[in-house]
Amino acid sequence: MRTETPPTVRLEDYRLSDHLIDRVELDVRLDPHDTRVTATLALRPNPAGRAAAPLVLDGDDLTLLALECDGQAVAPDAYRADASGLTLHRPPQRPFTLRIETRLDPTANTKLMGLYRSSGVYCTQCEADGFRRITYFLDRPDVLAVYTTRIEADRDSAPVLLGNGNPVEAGDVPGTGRHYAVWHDPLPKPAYLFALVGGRLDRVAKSFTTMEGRAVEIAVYVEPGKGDRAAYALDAVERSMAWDETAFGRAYDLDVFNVVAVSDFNMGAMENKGLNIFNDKFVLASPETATDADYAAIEAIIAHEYFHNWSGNRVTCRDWFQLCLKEGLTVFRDQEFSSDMRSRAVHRIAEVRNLRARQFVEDAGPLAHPVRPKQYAEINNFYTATVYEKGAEIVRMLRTLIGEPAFRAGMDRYFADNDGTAATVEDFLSAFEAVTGRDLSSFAEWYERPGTPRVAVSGTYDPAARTYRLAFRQTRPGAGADAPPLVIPVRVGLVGAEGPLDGATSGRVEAGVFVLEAAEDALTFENVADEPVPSPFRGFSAPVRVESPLDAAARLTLLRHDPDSFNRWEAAQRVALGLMAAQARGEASEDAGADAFVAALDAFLDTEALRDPAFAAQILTLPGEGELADEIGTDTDPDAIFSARQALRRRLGAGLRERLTRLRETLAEPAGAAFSPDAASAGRRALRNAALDLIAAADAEAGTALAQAQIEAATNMTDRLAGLATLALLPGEAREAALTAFAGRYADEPLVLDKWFAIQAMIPEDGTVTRIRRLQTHPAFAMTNPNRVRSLIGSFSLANPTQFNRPDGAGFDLLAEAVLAIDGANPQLAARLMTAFGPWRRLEPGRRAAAESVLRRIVATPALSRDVTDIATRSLA
Ligand code: 0A1
Ligand code: ZN
Repeated sequence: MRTETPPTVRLEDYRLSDHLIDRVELDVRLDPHDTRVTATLALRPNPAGRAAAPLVLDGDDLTLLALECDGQAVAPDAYRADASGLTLHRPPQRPFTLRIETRLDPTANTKLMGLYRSSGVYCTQCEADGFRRITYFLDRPDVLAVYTTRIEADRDSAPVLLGNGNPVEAGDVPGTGRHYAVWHDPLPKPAYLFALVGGRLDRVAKSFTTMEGRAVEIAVYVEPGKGDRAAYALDAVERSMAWDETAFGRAYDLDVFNVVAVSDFNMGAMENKGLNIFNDKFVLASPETATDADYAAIEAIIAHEYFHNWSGNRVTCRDWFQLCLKEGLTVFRDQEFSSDMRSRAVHRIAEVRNLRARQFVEDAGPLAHPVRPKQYAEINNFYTATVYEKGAEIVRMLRTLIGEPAFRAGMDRYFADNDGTAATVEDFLSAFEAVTGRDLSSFAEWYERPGTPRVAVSGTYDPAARTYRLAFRQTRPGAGADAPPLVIPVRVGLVGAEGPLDGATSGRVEAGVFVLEAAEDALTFENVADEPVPSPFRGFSAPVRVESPLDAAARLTLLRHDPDSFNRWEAAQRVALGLMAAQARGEASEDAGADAFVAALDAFLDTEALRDPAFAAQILTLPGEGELADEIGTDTDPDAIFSARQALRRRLGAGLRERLTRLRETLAEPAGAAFSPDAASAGRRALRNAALDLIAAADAEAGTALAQAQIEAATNMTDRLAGLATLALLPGEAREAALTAFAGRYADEPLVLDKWFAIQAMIPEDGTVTRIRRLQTHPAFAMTNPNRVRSLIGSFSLANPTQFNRPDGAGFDLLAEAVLAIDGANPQLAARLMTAFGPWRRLEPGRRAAAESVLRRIVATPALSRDVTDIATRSLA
């Protein structure tokens, strides 16, 4: 393991490669411990690079067995090779062929980068820099080559052999018990999109005909015996293919599209060309084992990886600083897909909840960085909420600014102009400049600096003139004093006591959107008969924090009458946040305010609950403790925050008790009804379970009985788990018995036991640290499996604020121990866990000191990985 301080890579230092690779032929002979890889590379000097430059190939943990140039063994003094690279001092000044033989031990590869084994299946992960763990290479995204891969393995243990592109040939290796398959990918790609799989897997498949008339065989490969759990993922691939054709005019380009589920994977999934490799959590689903949230995540991630085929693969990134070019854009595309498949309003709420919980917190803490970072020490630490989710918001804002038709034309232009190349953010924006004739250079500022902008909005009504003036002021905490103002699309309207004020107009609002470009600006609505309530940032039209002096009564008017669903939800959230924050800060109790809130929710449910249960469930789900901490901002006390949230839940549960009870009955599934994961059915379940949660908050006894009955009667995992989650918050015998029964029922289902680990890790009680330590020794738990670790340790540190942030530091210690135990084997996983320390500075002084001392202890640990060192030092900076 490296211990030296890693060099910082800077965007400003980007240089073209001095060499290019046109073709790659790989011969991979798979063996558990002694895999041989022979790479034959067709290289040439880059005419745009430096003349006579040495050839410097990347490597990581490699053993070189042989090296030939144009068929001749390379003399020992002509090159230098070690585990981390291979340099040819004086490569030919013309096209040449290098043949490199390396030896790998896939079984010993615990980093899950490069070629490794997961439950006996050979698989690869090459983004961002894993290909260099397979062979020496120009492992950078702007070197694109055409790959042909021959994979050979033992026929019994690896009957399935998959590669990128199309299958070309397959057969036995006579007399050896081995067989082989040859795959050819005709489209040039960077090394990070390389993949292969070899193993014993079940296959489900269907065919799809593209709009261009190409017949594509879509297949999903899963652990033997689990084929029936792959049907939903297979269906999601098909729907994704069809959607990308209609929504973006993008068709698939190979004869096969393969998805493989593996049980050990550092992230969610990977878009390798024609061979997507997935964390099995995001493929396998059955009513008995997967919740509605799991089904939605599978649909979204299948779509995300498939959409990368154009936004990422056909057009890739010039360098890793441009990561948002493929990730932000592809998240935007998968969000649009999910919105079309489900309820757009409800999905937007989920997107914003996620953005606020993860990206706003990141952007307000020590790990904040621009959507396009300017430097990194370890690129694998930049697969962040900022690059992905804020990156997606930028694309969304662009569409809001230029309108749907111009956006689509710009996307077509972007794909046409950059197909087969490695592009930059500038290339992306220039496609939209070309089709609109607009200058987007000010808009580009969104990519450049960290921090969540704040926009203060205040209105003044002039009854005599019947005008309403709405003033905006933007500020950019964290961005630096020299930061220019941002271009901020504000979707805006006015709402009156009786409903939307559509008669009110302003010349500066076009198609519902006002564009704020200066630090301060104001617009005036004419023809406003009565004092209105402003409704800015409809649909969350920009990723900003809105500061508005509206009182709770005005916000509740929005909840009642705003035609924009997002702002209805937002109004309820703001009222709840206001009530909880006041209580957490120890300010005077707001009984009257809470009563008005309960009354407003009651009225809302009366008219809306059955019309749109999914939306109603969102209205009833209060902002989380993290969001409340974010609202309070400094010197936060997680216990006070927890109590404030509990108090409001209790209040709602008591005040709405009758209605919630009736709703649960009305929405009950008819006995014997078949489970369907569709959005409407999921919405009914969500509302029933939100009601259960509130009833239990107000009345533990009733809650226990209802939850127990629900678990007993459940015909699907959504209801069973919701019952268990409710019980988990109610200490006592019933909880422990239910937990034990659940573990017994799913003893052979690791993905379901992950839910069981997570529920226990999130119990907001003193005993949880001890409980987690006990669970770490459970036979189903393994520090080597990322899903297990994230379920137990990740859920604890990210979703149990009172216990993770215990004043005695025991929560921080638990995380630190896990990080250090994992780091030697899997630094990426360890570094991701570390990010839970991100918000440490906003804690009250006692907890802050405890967190700091643990962080300092981690940094001082010898032989720490580059990944963890990077997160820990930035967290302390
Ligand atoms: N490009 C993938 C994310 C990804 C990144 C790194 C990985 O290494 C373990 C794996 C996946 C995506 O956006 O889905
Ligand atoms: Zn992605």
